[in-house]
Amino acid sequence: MPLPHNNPSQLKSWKQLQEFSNEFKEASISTLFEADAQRAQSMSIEWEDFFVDFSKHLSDQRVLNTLYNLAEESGLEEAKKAYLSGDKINATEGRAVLHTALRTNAFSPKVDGQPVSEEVSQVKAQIKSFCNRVISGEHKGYTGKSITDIVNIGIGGSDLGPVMVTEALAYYRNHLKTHFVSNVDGDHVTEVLKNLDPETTLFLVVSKSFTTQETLANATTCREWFLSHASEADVASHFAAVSTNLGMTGQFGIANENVFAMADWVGGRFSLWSAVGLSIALSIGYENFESLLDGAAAMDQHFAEASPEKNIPLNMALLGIWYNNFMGAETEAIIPYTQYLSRFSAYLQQAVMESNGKYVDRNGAKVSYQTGSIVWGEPGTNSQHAFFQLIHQGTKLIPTDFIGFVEPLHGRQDHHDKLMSNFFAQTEALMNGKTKEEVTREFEMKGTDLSSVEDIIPHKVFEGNKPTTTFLIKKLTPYTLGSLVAAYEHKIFIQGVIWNIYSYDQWGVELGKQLANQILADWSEGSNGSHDPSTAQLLSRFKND
Ligand code: G6Q
Repeated sequence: MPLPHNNPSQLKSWKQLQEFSNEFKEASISTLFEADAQRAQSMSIEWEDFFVDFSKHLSDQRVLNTLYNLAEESGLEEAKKAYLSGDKINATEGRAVLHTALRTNAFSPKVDGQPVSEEVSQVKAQIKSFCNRVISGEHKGYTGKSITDIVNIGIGGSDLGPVMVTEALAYYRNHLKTHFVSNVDGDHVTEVLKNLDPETTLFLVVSKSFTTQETLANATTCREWFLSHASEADVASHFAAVSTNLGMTGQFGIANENVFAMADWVGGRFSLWSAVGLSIALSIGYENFESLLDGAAAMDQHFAEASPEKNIPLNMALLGIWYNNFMGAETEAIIPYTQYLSRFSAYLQQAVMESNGKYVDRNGAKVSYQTGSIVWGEPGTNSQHAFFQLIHQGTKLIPTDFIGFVEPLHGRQDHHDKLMSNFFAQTEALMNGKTKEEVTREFEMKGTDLSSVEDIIPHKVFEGNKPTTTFLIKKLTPYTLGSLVAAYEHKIFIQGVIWNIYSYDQWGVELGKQLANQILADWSEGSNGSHDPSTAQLLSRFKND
């Protein structure tokens, strides 16, 4: 079943939301709490180890109900079925979008009428056996030593997920050290290779297409480095590949038993659950990797079945649309209160912005409304000492997700209480702000002569009224991380359906690649090619022609 082709701005609920927005641009979140004694409870969702509080928003039940109507009018229910069952909803590439099938068979997904569960199980079994052999030390390098270091060579979707998750789950890591080479900048690979021992290093060349310039250049450099110490026959025990392009992996000299297949229905930016996550499984062990998948599967089920009021991804997506399309927000901040999630927003930047940064709708026409929002963030409390000033007192509306955990992993409760006191204080401060009267009272309490601070007082006033969502999760585990990432993935899907765009292609990244290849081809012929005056001037400075 193809996705529906509705122009959302023509829907009844969209028009209704436009009317509401005039009212809510003037509303105060604190006043909304005064008007509804049950607001905190009724606008929070408790699910498994998650407590998600959506009450500190510039919305009320009428707005939420209209947003639920928007989802319905947009055909979300049919789209959801098409997505989870394996219909080719990535129509511009003619592919299904089945990252959910990597973690659950609950929706019996089929591609071209064929169930995918068997191929998923086969690759999982291969990952499990490989991980067990490498982690236990049974898999030996060319001099008979066990592996100590894993190098993931990949970029974009073949890098960001594994980087984010291995960092996020560092607490669960075993003795294997993981390294990531992504940038084609030769300094990156050089810095990584500098401290490695070829006898104990395993390289994973991760590329869905196995044609990506950066990855092939880095893999070639790593192979040359390895061969400067070992022989061609030793490559088999030190190189593995993850790809859909099995012909190319063979040409690169990777033994067939070391090639992990991935299906074309796994999008790069949604592929950490597939064999692309091999570095994750190696670093935390296969059981923990399974637990990551199980956590995601539980969120998939929740997303598929929970009613609108209790559906976490649905509320995340709809509030995002409310701010982006009706309240004038252009960006969303994501602030995890754990250092382990330091790469989380970088990961989501790709997932969100590559998926929903599109101005052509599913009818092939230019949209007349905003689509994908800009996502950014850094962990708290560091970010409080960096850019929070602008969220508190800047001129832009920035709805912010706060993600915190009840239990610390290392048990340092004193640190955790300090961290979490900031977590709670920030969302409260962002909502309530600080009035002129409060600032004045503070000066009075200190015995300050008010006439001497009259000019300072306006600068110390905070308007407040800044919307936040609070995710309070019991503990950062592979399982809860899986659920959290899956919630954001479904948010992306829902928003794409409503915006009437194709979320799972990425033609926007192609043009730059083509032009870079043309420049390289020109250079190989000793020319700088033909360009606009600015680019021509820059090229001649670089190549001195
Ligand atoms: C992700 C994108 C992109 C892709 C990289 C790497 O959704 O498609 O980031 O993952 O370009 O591609 P390969 O895995 O094919 O090397």
